[in-house]
Amino acid sequence: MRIVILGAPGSGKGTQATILSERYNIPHISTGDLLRAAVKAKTELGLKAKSVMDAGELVSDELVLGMLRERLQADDVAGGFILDGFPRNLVQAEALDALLAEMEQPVDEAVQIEIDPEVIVGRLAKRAEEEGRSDDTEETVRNRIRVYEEQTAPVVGFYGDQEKLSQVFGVGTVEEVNARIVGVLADR
Ligand code: B4P
Repeated sequence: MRIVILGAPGSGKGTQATILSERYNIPHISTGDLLRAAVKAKTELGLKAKSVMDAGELVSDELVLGMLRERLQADDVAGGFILDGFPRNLVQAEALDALLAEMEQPVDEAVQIEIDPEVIVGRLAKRAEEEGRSDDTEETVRNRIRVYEEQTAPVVGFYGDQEKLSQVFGVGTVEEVNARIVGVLADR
């Protein structure tokens, strides 16, 4: 199964992708996690990405695509994958389609987690207290929401046009949201 999880920052993408990865026994590929690891390791990519991430903007398509292309070549993706945080704009969505067509492994389903921006600000303020992520300040979170609305929301239509889109309501417990996602995947 090849799944893309879409949703605003703080919608629960990472949380749900982790649970789905265990359930379906396929790797969880988060471009945010890959970028944070590069920042931590101070690689060339990480050094370029840090200030962009801290401002809540998107890292360049070229860098993120190169990173993802490499990750998708690993042996563990042969049985499928869950992509979290990618694609983030239409250029990335089209590039992903082309890459997966080459691999003869097209996306099966895109699941969008829908949530109100004010719920997001509250959730990420809580995460800022607990984990101290440098892009969870209120100002950066509001910018990340704006970037999502301008650049990532059109990706929802991209998968809608391909009849591969499901939408689930993202408010409720983690388990409730997970049950909704498992339900829509079972119906496909
Ligand atoms: P990401 O790591 O993707 O960050 P995110 O959008 O905030 O999602 P995340 O997965 O962390 O949060 P989640 O919704 O699971 O990206 C970070 C940055 O990296 C971007 O701003 C950008 O700069 C860069 N980047 C990443 N991918 C890129 C790309 N493709 N192109 C360019 N740049 C890219 O959860 C948030 C919180 O909500 C958690 O604390 C969780 O505990 C809580 N939560 C989850 N579900 C809940 C529920 N049901 N109820 C209550 N709380 C819940």
